[in-house]
Amino acid sequence: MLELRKGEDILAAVGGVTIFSDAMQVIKETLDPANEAKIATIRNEEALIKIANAIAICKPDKVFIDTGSEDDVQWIRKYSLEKGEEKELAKKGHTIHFDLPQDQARLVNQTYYIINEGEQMSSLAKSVLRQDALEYVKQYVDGVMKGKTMMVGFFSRGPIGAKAAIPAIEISSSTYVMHSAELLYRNCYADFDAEVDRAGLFYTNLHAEGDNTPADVPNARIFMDRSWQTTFSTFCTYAGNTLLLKKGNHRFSVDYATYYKPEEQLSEHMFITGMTGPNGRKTFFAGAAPSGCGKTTTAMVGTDFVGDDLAQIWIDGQGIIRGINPEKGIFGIVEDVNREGDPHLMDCLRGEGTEVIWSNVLIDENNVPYWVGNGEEPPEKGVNFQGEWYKGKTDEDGNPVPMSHKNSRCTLLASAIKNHATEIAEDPAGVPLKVFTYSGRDSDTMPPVWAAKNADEGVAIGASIVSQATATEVGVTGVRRQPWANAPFIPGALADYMDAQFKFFNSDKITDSAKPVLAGLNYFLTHENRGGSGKGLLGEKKDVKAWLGWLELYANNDVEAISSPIGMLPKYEDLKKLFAAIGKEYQKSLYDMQFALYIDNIVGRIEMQYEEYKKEKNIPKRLFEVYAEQKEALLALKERYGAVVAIDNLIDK
Ligand code: SPV
Ligand code: MN
Repeated sequence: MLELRKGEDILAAVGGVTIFSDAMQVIKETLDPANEAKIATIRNEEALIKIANAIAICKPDKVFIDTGSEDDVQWIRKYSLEKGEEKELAKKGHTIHFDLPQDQARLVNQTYYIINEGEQMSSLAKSVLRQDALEYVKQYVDGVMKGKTMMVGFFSRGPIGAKAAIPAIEISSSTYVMHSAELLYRNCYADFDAEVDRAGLFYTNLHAEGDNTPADVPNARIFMDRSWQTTFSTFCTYAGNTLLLKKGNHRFSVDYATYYKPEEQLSEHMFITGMTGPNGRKTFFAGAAPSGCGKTTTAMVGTDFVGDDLAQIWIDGQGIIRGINPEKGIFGIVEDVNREGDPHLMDCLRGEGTEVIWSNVLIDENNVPYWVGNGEEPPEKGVNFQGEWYKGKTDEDGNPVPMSHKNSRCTLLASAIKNHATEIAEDPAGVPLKVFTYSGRDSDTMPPVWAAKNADEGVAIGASIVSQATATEVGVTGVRRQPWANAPFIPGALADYMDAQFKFFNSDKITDSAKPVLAGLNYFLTHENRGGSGKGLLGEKKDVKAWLGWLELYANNDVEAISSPIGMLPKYEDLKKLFAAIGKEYQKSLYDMQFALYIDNIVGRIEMQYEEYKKEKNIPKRLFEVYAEQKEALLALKERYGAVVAIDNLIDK
């Protein structure tokens, strides 16, 4: 359950502003005439009370209203250079921002949901009682912007007017955060009031970096108040911790879809991209992958790239599943981005004409950014988030210090990417989604692609994502379950979210011809785990085009597939053609290694998931039934063919 507006609104409780006339008084006292004139466009009283409370709590010297006009955005860019949050690089429009060494990724151990007494939260997340969060805000956020300028912007999480778009306010003293917000979200200043009326709600985000010193980072907190749809972030700058329009508000949207829009909407950690099939047919995909598992690269493989991180999804009046990208930009990992795997992104990063905020990469003496895995000759020396760096630098244990952090990023407009379908991405009608993919870093168990036979099996694929830990979260290691790759962002009970997935994908509202294919993807199998030798990957990054291409054909009934207990698998001949189209000869021996069923591994995985989900309350029993059916069928295959079942054994002869 989720009850909105339950308990005290911390902003109002600490700020003390509860009535509109008081809010206007605070605004009048703090804003200069130019900014007061700008804020006059916003009439929504609740929004103005929130802003007044933020001012009353943070006590900034000045307040800047960001209307999204070129002048306002230019003001933010310029001020960011003056403040030193960003520095200009050699290429026009490129800047570098460094986060503190302690603040290079999401601070999972300092991220909390604010809860009311007795509320049940996701077992995978931390929570803090409302009263304790309130005390923190009183102690640390009070006066945190003294001597600083507070910036306030109004954004839409989606094309304005789209069914699943929700407006949000971003308040921050960080120019880097506001500059990033301008690249990643649609400023909807002029439409804000109308959008709040249409959507029936808005989110509020308050961030303050404080002095931004390492000594402050232990006191950093990222709080998400589910009941009041308000976030608080203090003493950090990494965008995943501070630009809470992104993952902070995504969490609220997951909550909202789960509890207020069951069978109608989903809010997912998914890319959206279109693939072009035979005769110019376009098929749109949405795909989930945990952070740091190549979601951006996969998205950009499409011919009609829409988004790389988040998707707001609904069923329209014709029974078609549609999706929008709540964002308009990319906050992408740059490690291993190179000409080979990411040609379009490289054009933006190395070519002219794209505005890019770099973070935590190496800057050489010519003010050129470098990063690990870029496929270029690294410079001899430079500066990164830890200070001076030189080739061969080692840490106190003698381990090499990489030139860039694994989670270093680039922030740019999605429309800068050559294959971005900007017009389609900006259409409030969204794109029709026909294929949903679920993937993780799985080196030994699942094949590169498999398609569920029905909605329930598809939901089970999403529930069963596992992945090795990546550098996107501080302090997280090992192989972990990553349900829907969305678990870090599911505030409520996982069982409720799962129930919403079953309801959505089994909905009668979806017309038969629009029923989607739900599929698993895995491009992290290694040779050593599939009967080969060496730790190398079985296949290449660019093969993803063939896997998506096969799903495009399968979803449109253009290919037949091989039935297996885990789902439908591609035939060799079909893949061979798809590989030929990307200039690769696809060997039957490689296919055999990739698609053989390693029964013990798969059954082990199912049993592990079964045990873990058994520990949670109220998990839909359909999940356990799917696992039981699959396990039984897999064990029957093992009886007949042994522990490793060659794909040829599954073909009807
Ligand atoms: C991710 O880690 O999934 C990201 C970046 O997309 S962050 O904003 O940190 O969530
Ligand atoms: Mn993400």
